[in-house]
Amino acid sequence: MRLSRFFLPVLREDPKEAEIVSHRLMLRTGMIRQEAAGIYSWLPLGFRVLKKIEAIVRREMDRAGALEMLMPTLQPAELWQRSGRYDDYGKEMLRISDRHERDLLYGPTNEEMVTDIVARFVQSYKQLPLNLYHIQWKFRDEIRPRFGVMRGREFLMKDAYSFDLTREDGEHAYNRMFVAYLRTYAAMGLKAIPMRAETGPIGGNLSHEFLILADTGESQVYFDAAFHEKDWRSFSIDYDDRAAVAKVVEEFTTMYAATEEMHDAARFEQEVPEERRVSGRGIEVGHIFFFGDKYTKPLGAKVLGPDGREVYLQSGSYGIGVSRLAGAIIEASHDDAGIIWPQPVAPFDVGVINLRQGDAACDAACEKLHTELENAGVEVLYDDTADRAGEKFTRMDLIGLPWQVIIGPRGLKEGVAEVKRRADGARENVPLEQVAEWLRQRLQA
Ligand code: 5CA
Repeated sequence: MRLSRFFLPVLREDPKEAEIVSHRLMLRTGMIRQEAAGIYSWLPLGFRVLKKIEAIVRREMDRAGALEMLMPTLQPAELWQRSGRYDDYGKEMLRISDRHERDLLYGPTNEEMVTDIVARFVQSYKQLPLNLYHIQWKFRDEIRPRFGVMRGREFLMKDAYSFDLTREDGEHAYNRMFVAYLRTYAAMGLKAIPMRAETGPIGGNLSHEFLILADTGESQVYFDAAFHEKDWRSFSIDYDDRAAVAKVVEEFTTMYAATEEMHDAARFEQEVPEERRVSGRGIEVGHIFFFGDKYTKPLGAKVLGPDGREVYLQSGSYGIGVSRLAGAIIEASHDDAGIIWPQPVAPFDVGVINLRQGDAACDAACEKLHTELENAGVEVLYDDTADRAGEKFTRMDLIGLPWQVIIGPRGLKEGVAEVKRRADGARENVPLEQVAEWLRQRLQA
């Protein structure tokens, strides 16, 4: 992709409305634009990141046996009247009526709708286990939308819903999602700590939030520093092996970790030696719930069990804040010069900087490399503008692509390009004809 043909409306000045670094950087790099309080357009650079995050979430959900579908953003009020949540949800729910004055709402979540689908089509225990998910926009009329996409009113969520015959099967479904979440965040370069959580308007009695640490997080958290020593890499798992899955969950839930609402100071002091007690701020990037028959009962989702008796299904719901993650990743990974994208979610892998646009040799070398990289399947943004070198450097650091290739007359004389790693600024001269392969190897590693 040539920058001259891309749409990258970078702002020179820090926007005044942005209180936290991720919001500031998302606006400055032209990733998003606010349309109304808590409602954003995702411009091409931001949209590429959103799609990358979504792809990782989708891959891990599919691996864990969940099935993707798509439910609409608008829902009939009648469904919510049946579960009793139409009134409970209060002012956070955006209520709409159509030309026939039928009551609709913009979905804040989908327990009712998915349970109604299952009630209609699942009659036998032989159709279980079932886990259905979608990645869809939600609307919650938050009182204080703030911090950009972190607390929006319209936001993108992945929500999965499990349905099982017995409590035991339901808990295994919950555990599978728990492990899938660990893998999902790890694949984005994040450490998300699972913490026992309150269930709020979703309900149930078993619930965990996944939080990443950041000073600007909205939740106060307390945890055992031993979490820092855990192996967060994407470990392999057989999701059908109940014991193995339960073991991972146990491993990540025995150490103390709690948000403010669930924090027990006495237990914290008793279980965690003083030097290992950590308190700080966290961003909630996911939340999972197990609530048994809370929705299946009012919505009539029941099956015939193996003994011929009718039972209500055991279900849970599992959310990931897809759009919030774009901001959360920036909170966790930036420096004074700008964003530092972890490669799996970066909008492009590599930025090519032509130091002297219009110089025949520089142009030719950049064009050739641009083509080679694209042919090798490397996602590249080639800064082919006539801007000054200094401006190109600043902009490339700001948008934070993992690698930069700098091509100028001096290096060309020696047949080399300078390759810079954004994360630590490490630089190396690489022979021009080897650059594409050199990068391809490092991007695969
Ligand atoms: N039905 C359940 C699970 S599918 C549910 O709605 N859970 S939730 O309310 O906890 O939301 C799931 C995730 O969506 C949260 O962990 C958070 O990461 C994200 N989220 C919630 N509200 C917002 C918001 N206002 N802006 C951005 N992301 C949000």
